[in-house]
Amino acid sequence: MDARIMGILNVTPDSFSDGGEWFAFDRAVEHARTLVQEGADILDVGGESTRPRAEPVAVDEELRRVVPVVHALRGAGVQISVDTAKLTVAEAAVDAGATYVNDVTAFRQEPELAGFVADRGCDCCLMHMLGEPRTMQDDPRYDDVVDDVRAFLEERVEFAVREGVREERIMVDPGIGFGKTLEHNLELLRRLDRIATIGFPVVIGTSRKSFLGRLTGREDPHDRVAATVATTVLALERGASVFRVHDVAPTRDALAVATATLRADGA
Ligand code: HH2
Repeated sequence: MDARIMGILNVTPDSFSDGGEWFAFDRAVEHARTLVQEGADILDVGGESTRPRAEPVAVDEELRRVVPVVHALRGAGVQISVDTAKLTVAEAAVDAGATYVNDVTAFRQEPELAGFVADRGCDCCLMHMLGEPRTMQDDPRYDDVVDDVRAFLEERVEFAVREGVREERIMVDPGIGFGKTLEHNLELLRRLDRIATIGFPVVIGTSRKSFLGRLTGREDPHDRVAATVATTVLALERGASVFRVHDVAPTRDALAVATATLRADGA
């Protein structure tokens, strides 16, 4: 699978790196169009922050944030993803034009979501998270983070397939920053090829995350673009194929160069 860019559209007041920036409907749609122009293949529309210690959002509020934006973007020429763990939100977003469900709980919060994804023939991303956003960064522990995450993802793929999701619709994601220390994140990136051996396209989401701030000393997430690009190239080399990022233009350039370099004929 060729590398694809999933541009992040957070329609939230409180996301860790861009909370409030794209919260108003007009701003969100305008930003989405910029991401498409910059080269996004997928737009991931989310109405609930999953940053550490985030409070859950009520379903009505999540619907109000997400659905009008998805509707406005149908026909924008890219695939629309809805970043939600709620069946009700996924149903409304798919009715409005989304064809991809990105569930950071991998169908654990609302298992019925799997059957819905199957029935509607959506693509989906199954992500690893240890615990839940409110508490996930409180002393996370693993036997071997890569083996544990890999086993979890395999189990969630089996669940999704049992619920009727076709294999070619499934992608997996190690969930960088979701119940992981700095060392866990680096280990997952370093050995991402092990996650790729599950045999499903790997989505990777490092964009502007706090471990990059810790490594570079950059406190403002907007200043972590170069750090994000470094992880993108490393992840590509280790088999990732979908890159979930805030900064689409630099990611596209980096992927163009890295892909050409890695390709056998260099073409
Ligand atoms: N990370 C975030 C949200 N959704 N989905 C997948 N598949 N993979 C990720 O790594 C991932 C994700 C968190 O980042 P962001 O959306 O920028 O922040 P917030 O959750 O605060 O809105």
